[in-house]
Amino acid sequence: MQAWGEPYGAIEDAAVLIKGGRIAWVGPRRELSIHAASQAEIVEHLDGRWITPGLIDCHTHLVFGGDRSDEFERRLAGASYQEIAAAGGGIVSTVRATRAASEAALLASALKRLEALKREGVTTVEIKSGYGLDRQTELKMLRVARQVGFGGGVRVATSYLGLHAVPPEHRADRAAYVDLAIDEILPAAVAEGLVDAVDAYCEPIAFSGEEVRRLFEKARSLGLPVKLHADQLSDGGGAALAAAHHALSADHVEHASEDGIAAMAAADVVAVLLPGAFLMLRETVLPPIDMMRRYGVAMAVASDCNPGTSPMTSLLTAVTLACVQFRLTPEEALAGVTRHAAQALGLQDEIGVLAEGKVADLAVWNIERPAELAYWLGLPRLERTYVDGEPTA
Ligand code: DI6
Ligand code: FE
Repeated sequence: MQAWGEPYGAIEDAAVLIKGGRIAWVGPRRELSIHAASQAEIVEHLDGRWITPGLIDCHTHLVFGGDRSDEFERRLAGASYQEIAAAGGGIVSTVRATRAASEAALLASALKRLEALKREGVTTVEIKSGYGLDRQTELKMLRVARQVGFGGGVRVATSYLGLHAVPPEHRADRAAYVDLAIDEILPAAVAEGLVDAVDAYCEPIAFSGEEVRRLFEKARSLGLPVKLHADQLSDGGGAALAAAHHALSADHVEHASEDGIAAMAAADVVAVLLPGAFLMLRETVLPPIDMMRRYGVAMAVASDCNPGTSPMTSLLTAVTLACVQFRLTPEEALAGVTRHAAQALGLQDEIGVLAEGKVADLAVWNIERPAELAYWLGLPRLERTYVDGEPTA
């Protein structure tokens, strides 16, 4: 983004050439060769609107059954997220609803949430499993995620999140579930081509570092990249664990230690900030933003759209919250939903920046200044998107 030396990497009065779904040239319009301009088959004038890379939501749980508005009411009445989970609610209640839902119903509800994301310029979305926790339902979720990619007009990256919670039928024998999730469900999902990366929820209410380590070793043996829900509610050494396994990202990281942040920097692990969950859980411990700046950790921003802790279908709201709650600059937050989000998905060679050779996923905005993408709460700003160089609406 700094390629042009201006804030936001901005180019005034720019032109973009697209060929075969990729960016063939981008730069100041006055430098566009007359030859290239005259060869264009289609010319579109955007009348001074801003173009950014299509936005990337690099951490979502978009596919799930039911909702948890009842738990929201209970939390507002004083119950904590951890208490609700311990009493058999939380993730497990979404597991019940997701197991009961048909593939068609899961797809329909995911597409509705996707529509909201797309209306704000999202062209790539990561989608996790983790509300099935048995072979059949984990695979069902991942198939639905793939279908969202085929029919939803966006690029989809899937993550297998089998270690999200211990399912009720294994409560007496969690080791058996960990074995099942690692040795049976993951390979079955991989065999169907359903898995782009492997994720886990590392937290005292979820899975230990040792359990996650076993999963990550299996992922590596299958040639898959890993990522981690790390140090969200407590410092469990998640950031360092992610770094030790060269994870694409460590997500949340509110409670990460300095050692963890240093390890992330050394291993080039992206920190994915999830201010929606921070807001909805009324957390008070901020992620160590200044420390990450000092160590040079790349920061992404995502919606974490999920029915429990972040029922949010607005990536631009996450951008605003990242600025207001976490004190990112609007420029950092926008890098967080473009180039750093691409890196968090291992897709930095393909998407996330406007540069020659990249896929032509673009968003066109009705704004005067880039900071408006972080500033307005809810105002529709998108003119249209392009995916693979084709206008989507
Ligand atoms: N992402 C998750 O997977 C968990 N927290 C988070 O930010 C739990 C989601 C849930 O409660 O359903
Ligand atoms: Fe999450």
